[in-house]
Amino acid sequence: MEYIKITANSQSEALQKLRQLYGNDAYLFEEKWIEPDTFLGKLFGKKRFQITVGIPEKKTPQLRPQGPKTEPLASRTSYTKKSEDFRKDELLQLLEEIRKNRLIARELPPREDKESFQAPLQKIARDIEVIKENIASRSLFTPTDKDFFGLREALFKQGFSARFVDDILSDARLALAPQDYRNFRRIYEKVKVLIEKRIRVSPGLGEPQVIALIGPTGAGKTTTLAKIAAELALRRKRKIELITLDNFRIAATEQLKVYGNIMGVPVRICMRPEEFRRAVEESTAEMILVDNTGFAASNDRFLEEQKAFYDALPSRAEKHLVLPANMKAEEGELVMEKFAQIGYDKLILSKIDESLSFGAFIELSESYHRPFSYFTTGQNVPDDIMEARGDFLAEKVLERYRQKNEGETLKKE
Ligand SMILES: Nc1nc2c(ncn2[C@@H]2O[C@H](COP(=O)(O)OP(=O)(O)O)[C@@H](O)[C@H]2O)c(=O)[nH]1
Ligand SMILES: [Mg+2]
Repeated sequence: MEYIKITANSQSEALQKLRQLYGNDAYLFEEKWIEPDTFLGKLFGKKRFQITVGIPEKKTPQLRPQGPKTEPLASRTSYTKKSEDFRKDELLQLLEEIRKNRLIARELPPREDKESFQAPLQKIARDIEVIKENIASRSLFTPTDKDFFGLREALFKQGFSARFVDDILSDARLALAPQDYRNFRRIYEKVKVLIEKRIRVSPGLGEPQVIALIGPTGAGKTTTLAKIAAELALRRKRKIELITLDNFRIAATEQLKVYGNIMGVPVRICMRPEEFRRAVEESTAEMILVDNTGFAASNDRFLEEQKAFYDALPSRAEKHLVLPANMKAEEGELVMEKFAQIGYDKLILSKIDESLSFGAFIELSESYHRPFSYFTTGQNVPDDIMEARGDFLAEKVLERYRQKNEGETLKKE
């Protein structure tokens, strides 16, 4: 008995080859899938089917026109068809195929070219992986209320514009890893930083000798001025002086005088620009803090006269516009526009303790390019004031959102 192996792409193909070469005289010993042996096969990872057959002596390949003498294969393989007469044209066809395959094999790149052949394929495979990842991360998250624990709604309640809210949401989406999209703590921390970045601050006072607080009546100018004066005079031991501008002879200057007396700081009242200029020139104080008795922002004459006071000064005064945080957004914007006639450098956001929403002021500060210098947080002089800090206001913005979701998370646990 002679043993030979026949390899083909499938079991049926291998058996067909066997039948064509040896008719039904062969005994099947073994059949199995094997690793590819050709270069092309390896490249595409295609397995081959191999059968080992025993051929009785003198039955080596030959064209056998006669029918089978034995039928050993029928019982062990799917090759159960009744044997058919060998057909010469089939064999010729097979030989022709083998010949063609040899030609193809000869035309293949030589072995050392394998690398250059595989490198682009590997690159394509890597590109597909990247594309798949991108698609996956995009479809995982579209910023809906549900995904960010109601962040969109919370920001709208803060008085932010749709554009601001969209900016924050898409920045948050980029800043967060997809697995954090449902992690409230991570969202809160990231969003807080994103909002903080949008809050313009220039804490405290600048260098000029004359610092003035301007703004509508009731905004908190006098109270805030007293708080700042206390910090400078009592804590920092600076030599300061207070001036109130009272061009309309309202004489509502008692309040500041009382504070001045308590702190041992001189208080002057100026009724005309000229008087103000002289007071500043004659002053020996390191710093002069200026308050004014005033009118509503809609009073244009008042604004013009205020401007005249500052125009009379030989050097520039630094002006802080006091905006109460409990003011409506449109009113806040009107105040900012009106007081632009006088001009101001920074914003003091007062009465933060009396407001629940801060979005409009953050955006106004940003779009008018006027940073916050101070925040005031209550009526107590001198304690309820702080130099402006982005993280503080960002926390104020997100305070209720945080509390609500922390509560929800606790309930779930
Ligand atoms: N709740 C609260 N009230 C404040 C704050 N700042 C000032 N006020 C109050 O607002 C009112 C008007 O303040 P005032 O300083 O007289 O405002 P002005 O007219 O701008 O000088 C007073 O009753 C102050 O006590 C603050 O930060 N929080
Ligand atoms: Mg006042």
